[in-house]
Amino acid sequence: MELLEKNEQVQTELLRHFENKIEKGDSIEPRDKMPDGYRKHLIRQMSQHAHSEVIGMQPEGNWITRAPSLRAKQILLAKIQDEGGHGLYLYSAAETLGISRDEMISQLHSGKAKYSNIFNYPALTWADIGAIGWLVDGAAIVNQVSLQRTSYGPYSRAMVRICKEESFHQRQGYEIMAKMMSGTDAQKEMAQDAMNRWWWPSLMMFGPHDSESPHTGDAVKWKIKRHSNDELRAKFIDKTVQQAEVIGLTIPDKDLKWNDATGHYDHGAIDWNEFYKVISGSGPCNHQRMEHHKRVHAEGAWVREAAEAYRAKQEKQLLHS
Ligand code: BYC
Repeated sequence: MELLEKNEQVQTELLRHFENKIEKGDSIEPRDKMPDGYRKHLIRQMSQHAHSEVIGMQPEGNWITRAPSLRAKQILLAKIQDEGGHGLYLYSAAETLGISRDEMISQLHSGKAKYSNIFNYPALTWADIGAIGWLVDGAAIVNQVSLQRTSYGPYSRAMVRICKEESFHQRQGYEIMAKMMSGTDAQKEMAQDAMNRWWWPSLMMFGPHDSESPHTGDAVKWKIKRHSNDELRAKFIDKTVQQAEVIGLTIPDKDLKWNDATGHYDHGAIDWNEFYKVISGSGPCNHQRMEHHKRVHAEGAWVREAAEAYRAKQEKQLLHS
């Protein structure tokens, strides 16, 4: 009995330590005691973030062989490789919470774990590659800059590195759009068409409005989120409207209007029916994205087996040395 009470006291003390750290804004590290809800919340968000990075390689990968110049091809290859790297940092950071990479992948394949809505749309033209870099990476940066101050140490440190690379990605996308907007009428039309198709799904990347966001309460309490979905969406719109104006692109929203009182743009209604349809598996490319991932994952089994055999051999050698 005494032992039980003592154990309870220790647990309470450790949890108080966690709450104090959160209160002070110190980072939580893998060995720290943390509430089960905090751990689960992070596993959900970080694994989904990692899946998004990796699935996000598909729409762009489709254009490597069709890039319009050697320079464009090199830049696109480097960018896509970066996205794979981001996925790996994030899987590693999530593993520190006690989930294995295999479990995360099987949750992705079973549909239990989501990935960003945005990667379920097709990249139809070269201008889409510009729009992905400019709008999709642009939206991702706004979200990830805020996550640099998230309370979980490994996640926050991964974000610092990822943000540096994302800003290069955003600029390469903007450069493609700017170049097309200074080209022929057909190129300008192509750029505007890409803008029209990617604008609204990019706004959806920030998630549902705060009033409809079930995870925001805990995320703010635990300082996982430092800004809400709507705050970050507003930040993204404010900076992107100006960038569009500079190169002559029109934002496809007739209700977009500067609001002096809020200091932000007001925007038209987002089609949340489309968002929920896409994130629950019925977007234009969901099936294609998952089938591709499953096939390539299965084809890569021999690499994982070889790495495992090498690790076991090294361990054996170490034991006998
Ligand atoms: N897509 O309560 P909420 C990149 C789900 S990749 C799909 O607001 P939360 C790149 C949400 O998961 C970078 N699902 O949730 C790569 C939840 O469902 P579950 C991607 C979404 O977590 C390659 C439900 O809706 N960035 O840059 O508080 C090439 C309710 O939402 C989405 C990240 O992953 C969505 N957009 O807030 C180019 C950022 N939004 O889990 C570029 C990390 C919401 O209960 N994630 N849902 O089944 C986050 O910051 C947060 O998870 C979110 C959502 C702001 C996205």
